[in-house]
Amino acid sequence: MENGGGLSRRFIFGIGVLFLFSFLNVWAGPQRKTLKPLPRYWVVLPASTRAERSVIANFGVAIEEVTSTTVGGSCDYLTLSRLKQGNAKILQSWPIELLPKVFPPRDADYHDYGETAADLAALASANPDLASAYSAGPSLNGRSLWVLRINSEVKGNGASARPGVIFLGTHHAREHLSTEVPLLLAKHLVNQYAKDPKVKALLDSRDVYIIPMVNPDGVEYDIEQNDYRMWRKNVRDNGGGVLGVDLNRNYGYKWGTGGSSGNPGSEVYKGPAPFSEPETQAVKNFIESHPNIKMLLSFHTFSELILYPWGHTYDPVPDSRDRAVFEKMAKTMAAWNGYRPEQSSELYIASGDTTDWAYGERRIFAFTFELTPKSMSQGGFYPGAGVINGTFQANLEPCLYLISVAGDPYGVLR
Ligand code: 0X9
Ligand code: ZN
Repeated sequence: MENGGGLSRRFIFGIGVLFLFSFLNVWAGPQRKTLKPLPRYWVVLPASTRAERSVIANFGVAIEEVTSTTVGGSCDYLTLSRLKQGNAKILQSWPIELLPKVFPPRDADYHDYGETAADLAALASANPDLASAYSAGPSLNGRSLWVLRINSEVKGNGASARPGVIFLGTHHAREHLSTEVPLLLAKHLVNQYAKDPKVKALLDSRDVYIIPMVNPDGVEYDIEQNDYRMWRKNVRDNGGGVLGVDLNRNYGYKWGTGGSSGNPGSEVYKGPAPFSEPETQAVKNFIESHPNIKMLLSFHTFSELILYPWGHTYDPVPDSRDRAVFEKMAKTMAAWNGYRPEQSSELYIASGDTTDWAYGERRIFAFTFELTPKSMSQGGFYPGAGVINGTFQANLEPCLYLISVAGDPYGVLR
């Protein structure tokens, strides 16, 4: 008995040590990164006004799909719990891992980071009199934000007196179509220069910058497992195995004033400070060092929309002439691509986005295009390679128009 009792005490002690060891093993600092991240969800909630949508955005949901009565979007585990605690009516919630996904080999026509960089470099080296490719700065993990500059007079980072236009793609990792459209635009402009007199005339008086992939680390993270992660943010390690800052909430104009989150796990995490991320810093520095840039177009997916400032407030931009320019340009472009033109905040309030900063700080006429498709049921972020060419064709005329009006933006009012 004595002996038996001693044995069982030793057994219990042994089990205790084992538990303690495995606990320490899981929670000890360096091991933490190996923890499986908390699940993220696709949620559908009722909302029929911009105010209702903004309440949901303020919870930290990245709204992606808006119908007249609902919104769909992605959120982290904590945001979902808060929605439930706040008695939000959740119509659907699916762990993102369980959503049907298209297997990447079927999407081989999409360009990853290496392919995008190689294509831009090849365009520049085959057309040294017209184009140059260089880095606008490094991403967090040291990948380059490659720029293709199209200018027959100036190469690389040199100053130009010509009116400038900048096209940006893929702030959000999973929005791969938003890499393809600016990449095809770069190819079209360079390859048509000698063939299409309209393109030549346009480019001979403009300075065009194209950065098809602002978030290369996020893009590679989204596709690295031979399946999509449906990743949105960059890959900043926020500690505790929680990754990512939303680059389209990290710009410094009215940063953190609504529609973003201070929770590092949120899909719309604004970061610890405005411009805390190397990717947004690179875009900021690039634009500031090219004061001739008059127009900006930031490609996103999806919903088929043309958006213009403000996004952080329901107020229109205060300068009534500028407002008229935004409205006129958006309407003109909508006639070509069939997208719906509106002020960003009509969708929902979001602060810290590219276009509010570009207009708010730099008075650049800045637009966001939400490309194809219209809805999640049409493929959402992963609509397949079949839409690439048609989406580019639908948006070519709007892009040529933006290059054209850069010479005299107010001229559209005459
Ligand atoms: O939320 C965003 O960052 C953009 N939509 S996305 O689905 N691509 O994430 C839209 C930004 C436009 N700004 C505002 N709605 N304020
Ligand atoms: Zn986006």
